[in-house]
Amino acid sequence: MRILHTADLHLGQIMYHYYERVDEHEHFFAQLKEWCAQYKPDALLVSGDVFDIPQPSAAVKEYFNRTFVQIHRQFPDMSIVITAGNHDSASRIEADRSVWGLSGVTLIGHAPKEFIAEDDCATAEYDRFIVELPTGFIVAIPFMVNVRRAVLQAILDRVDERNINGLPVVMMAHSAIAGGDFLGHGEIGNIKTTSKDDIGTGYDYLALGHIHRPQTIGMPIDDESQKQSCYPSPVIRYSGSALHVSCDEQYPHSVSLVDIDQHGGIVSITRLRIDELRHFYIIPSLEQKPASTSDEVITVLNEFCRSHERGYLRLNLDYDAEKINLQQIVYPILEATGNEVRYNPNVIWQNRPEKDSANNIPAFQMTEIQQMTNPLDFVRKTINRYPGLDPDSLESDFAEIENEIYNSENINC
Ligand SMILES: [Mn+2]
Repeated sequence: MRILHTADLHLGQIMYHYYERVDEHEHFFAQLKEWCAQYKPDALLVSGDVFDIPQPSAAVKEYFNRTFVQIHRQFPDMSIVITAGNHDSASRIEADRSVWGLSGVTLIGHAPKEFIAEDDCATAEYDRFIVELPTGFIVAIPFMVNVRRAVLQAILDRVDERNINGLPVVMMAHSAIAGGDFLGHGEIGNIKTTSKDDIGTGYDYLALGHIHRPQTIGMPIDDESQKQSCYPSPVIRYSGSALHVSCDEQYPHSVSLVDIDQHGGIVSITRLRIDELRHFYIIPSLEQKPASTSDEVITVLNEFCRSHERGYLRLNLDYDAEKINLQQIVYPILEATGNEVRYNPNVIWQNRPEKDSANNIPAFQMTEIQQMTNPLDFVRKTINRYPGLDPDSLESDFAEIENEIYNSENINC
């Protein structure tokens, strides 16, 4: 069985509230199509975060439709399986499921419900997450607020029951698995991790999304000199995102080509390095002296635009430059490039005088908030701003609400 594994497309992302990334996604999909043609995978998997926001614009939806219809038309024998991530609206993805199903593209939005009774109703529910191919099985699990081992194991057991020929089993999930490297995702303490034991057993390859850095859990971070690795089943891997979603993601991104010989056999992973249309730059570089006057800022910007066709720029400035009206200087220079060179307004300030830290509002990176799946993480980090709040009672209130939602979801099947 051969699959092409990608995730975290974040279609419709607008960088710094200003720049659309359609051309960057277009550049990514051109490479993806070439790999589909060259390697002829049995299936293309997208493990969640298809869109950047739950309600993407009509133009972004249209782009998604057009792109995947094209891929399907060009490679009609390749299955396409797409699951919802925490950025996606599960209901909106699910709403399109039946229409996409007509062309053999599987979209899965809603997470599995848990059933106590083992009856036909439960079996039908489990089968909703199983895509059977002539060469193997795909268990397509979208983002789950709470990963529940019992239901995932029941689905994997159902696959086992159907898999009489010992074909490879690939499972998809969208979650932060403990033991991963979360560089670029804010503080590790703010990411709610799931133990790999909670995913269940019975798959040969777990095709993960959510963490943007490509990596195999339990193995050293991808070595760029080594394009291919073989491991005994089971293997757990993040393919990584399609684009650098933030300037913190300076590591190389890739798509994973995965070959599995048989159930319980050998998993071979080939990393297909993605060529990024726009890279992220810091000017002057961190090794150089930060710019401190408007003339210096103008000089480094002009130098960059002369030597680079495009990119995202972040300025490295001395705190002496704080009074400069940067917008007024930067935008006219960059607009002359037709916005091919783009401005990241999160300036790196050097030599900033110390402030009274007790009054400081905790700083959140935008990406950190976007990846937060537990609202309590936000409360914990800001707790000193709400002196009257009792964190323990808040935690139990949250648990109660969560339970109520869970129970109301599981009344009908
Ligand atoms: Mn995600």
